[in-house]
Amino acid sequence: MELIGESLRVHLLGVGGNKKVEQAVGNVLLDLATVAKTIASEVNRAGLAGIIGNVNHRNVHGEQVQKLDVYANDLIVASLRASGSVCGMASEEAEDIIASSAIGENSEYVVCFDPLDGSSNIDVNVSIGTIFSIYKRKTRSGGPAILDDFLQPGCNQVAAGYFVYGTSTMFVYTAGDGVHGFTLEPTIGEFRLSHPRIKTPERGKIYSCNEGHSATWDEGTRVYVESLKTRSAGTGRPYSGRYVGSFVADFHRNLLKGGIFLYPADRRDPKRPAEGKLRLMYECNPLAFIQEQAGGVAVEIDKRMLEIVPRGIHHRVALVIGSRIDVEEYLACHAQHV
Ligand code: AHM
Ligand code: MG
Repeated sequence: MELIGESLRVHLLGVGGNKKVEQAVGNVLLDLATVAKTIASEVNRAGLAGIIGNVNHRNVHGEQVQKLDVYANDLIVASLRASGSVCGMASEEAEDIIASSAIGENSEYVVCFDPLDGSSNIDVNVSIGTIFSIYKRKTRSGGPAILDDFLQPGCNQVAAGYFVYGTSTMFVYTAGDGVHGFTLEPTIGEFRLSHPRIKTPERGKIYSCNEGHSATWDEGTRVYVESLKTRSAGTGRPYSGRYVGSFVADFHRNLLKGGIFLYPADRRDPKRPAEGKLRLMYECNPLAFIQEQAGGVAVEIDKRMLEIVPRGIHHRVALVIGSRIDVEEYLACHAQHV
């Protein structure tokens, strides 16, 4: 690969004070990028190292936790504690917020993350990823972060991003000034700017959802998805269905190519009210921030995703995210079937 792009450090912190982000936020992003390199190399050798497969416990959502998830989680927590760049953490793998180290209590930032999203794909060699979101704490620095520091709507995010461990390892982030993508050049172990100022197409040709659950969706969503199979996407061809079941991988493809991703509320569990699967704070909000910055839209039906006030760190939402025209057409169709 030709090394044409600037390095992540130079991009974020510049030379001669020309910074893309405040130094303290840049430090969190650089810490995460360092951890992601280690996760990427473990993901690549997971089969050999024998750390794929389940461990014998379930996470707070009752899902089977897999070894690599635990490994990625522990690595991120240990690294951020060691660097002291955040004052608290919230992870998909932990029921409660996670304390920083004493030095981190001086930081003004908290981070929420899904250490390894798409974990059901780990042992079948399909792309997985790490998603994160950074907020400025509400309480004064100099003490541990509290739950209130985390429970902020997504529009308060200072920065958000993801790493996708695919054919290459990529890092995509926004700090509110566009979306920038970096590719890991493995021979030198450095993220280089490969996709500056990503913009998503206004309309795509791809829809992504788990249609196996369609019988339990609301009618508006069912009618919309059915309509895509006969309707032309302005190209003379019907939409293509693409869904690998790793949110990061499905999102990344649609961001670059255009399209719509849906994880609607469903009624699969009769004991629970209809709800979505994905989590607001460390899955939906970070990618909603990126999607909006790239020119797209993210909603939970009639609510802008980034305006939802979280009820807790593991709050689940129904998500529709993608190209602007596609999401608008979804909403128009949905409104006709309530
Ligand atoms: P995970 O964080 O436990 O891996 O779950 C989230 C994943 C997403 O990556 C993906 O979009 C979704 O779950 C797939 O769910 P389903 O198998 O119901 O389609
Ligand atoms: Mg996840």
